[in-house]
Amino acid sequence: MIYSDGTYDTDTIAAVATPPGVGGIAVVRVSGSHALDLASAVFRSSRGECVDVHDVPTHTIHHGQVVNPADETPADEVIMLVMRAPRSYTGEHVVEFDCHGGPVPVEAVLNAVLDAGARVAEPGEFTKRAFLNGKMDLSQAEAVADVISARSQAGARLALRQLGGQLGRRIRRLRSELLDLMAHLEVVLDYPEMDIEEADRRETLHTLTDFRAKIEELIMSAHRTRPYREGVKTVILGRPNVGKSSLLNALLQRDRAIVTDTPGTTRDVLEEMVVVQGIPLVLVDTAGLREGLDQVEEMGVERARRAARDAELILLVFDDAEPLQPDDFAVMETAQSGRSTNASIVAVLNKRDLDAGAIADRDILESLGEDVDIVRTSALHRQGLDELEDAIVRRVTTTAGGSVDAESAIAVSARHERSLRGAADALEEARAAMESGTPVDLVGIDMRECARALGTITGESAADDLLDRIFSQFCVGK
Ligand SMILES: Nc1nc2c(ncn2[C@@H]2O[C@H](COP(=O)(O)OP(=O)(O)OP(=O)(O)O)[C@@H](O)[C@H]2O)c(=O)[nH]1
Ligand SMILES: [Mg+2]
Repeated sequence: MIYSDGTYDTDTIAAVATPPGVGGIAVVRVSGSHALDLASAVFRSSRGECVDVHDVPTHTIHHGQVVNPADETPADEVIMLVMRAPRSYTGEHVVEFDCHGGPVPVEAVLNAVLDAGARVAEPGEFTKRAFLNGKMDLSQAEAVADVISARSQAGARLALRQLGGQLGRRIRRLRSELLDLMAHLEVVLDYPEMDIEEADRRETLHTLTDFRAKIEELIMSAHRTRPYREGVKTVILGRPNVGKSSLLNALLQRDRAIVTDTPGTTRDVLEEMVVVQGIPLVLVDTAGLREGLDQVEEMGVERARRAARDAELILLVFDDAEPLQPDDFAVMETAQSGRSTNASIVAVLNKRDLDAGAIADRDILESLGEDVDIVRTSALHRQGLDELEDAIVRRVTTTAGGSVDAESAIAVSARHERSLRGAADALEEARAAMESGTPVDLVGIDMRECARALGTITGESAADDLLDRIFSQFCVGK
């Protein structure tokens, strides 16, 4: 807003909330203490009249147009939505303009709003304001970004539950119980020379152990839900011509990769996403591993090795119509030695339609160890894919510590997991100190640290730089 003395108000922000490009409609969103003044400056009714948006009832929509306030040139025909504080996303006055979804009208509407005195919003600034105004806790604000970036329905459901505040509620309850316990010990914390009774000490010990178990449970939940939230990097590896690209196509259910009967068809790595039983797999097809014949193929092989190092799951493909060959053993060696420690392997014996059965399970198990699933498929005829998907999900969820029910599991992000770890460690210190008879005021320091760590999840004790870091990862307009 530009005041009569020429000063600007930097408090009211605006941004395009819809993605760039062409669409049916686009949304320009305005939030701040002067959003209503600003809307009055740019909005004209269908009859071309000025409207004082302060007089408009909250939560109503209005048809009209946005004009540039300087010279009344029309920007676009719009629908205006008015949501007055505090009943809005940010908790401030919010006005949204639905305009035509093309880059030119969108820019015109945004410019009109900016000319009227709004400032361009920073990434995540609307959500940050919602957090600062107490509309949601930090874990809920983060869930907004998770819902947007979810790659499967199961992942989205987990994020939605977090958006509903489930994790925040649990953490707040734990934190307030901890603070209660500290209050109970307060006399001692204030007068250290008075240490507590033995019975009290034992009971506190018991409570701390119980807290710790609850936090560990949430950490487990973080592990279990990770594949659903973040996806699983999966690499398809094998010697040339065994059907790796065919398998990729079969899992994707479309012809994405080139398939020919010439060994060495795939030369570069190729990445695609497929959702298997709610788990997003980032599937990487690679060049067949063999001693390179030419430079390009050799580079492809090198990339395949690198992909195997980064993978969380390796699909090792073999041609079941031929006995294992030296290249197959080399591939198994690469997968075994080159994979990261917690990556798991599923062996895929392909071309089962040829009915050759040239490879026995024990040939594979002898090289890869017992801890490998073996599945027989025909990528060409799309057979055995259900078994393969089951094996993949079994592997991935076992590595993650068990399967989840997306309807009841609590999504815990990597950041929350770190905070929980910090809280659990502090609790363990407190418990050990309590057990060894350390004066209670010293134990209190660890308990305070635990409360602080828990508070960084909900934002009750989050430093500004942490907030900046979290919200800067959002898209503009959210
Ligand atoms: N009979 C049969 N043939 C298959 C099957 N899967 C793949 N093939 C054939 O095997 C040949 C090689 O398939 P690709 O998918 O290109 O094999 P690849 O492992 O990607 O090979 P490179 O990219 O050269 O490493 C093609 O002729 C496929 O049609 C299968 O399940 N059964
Ligand atoms: Mg290929």
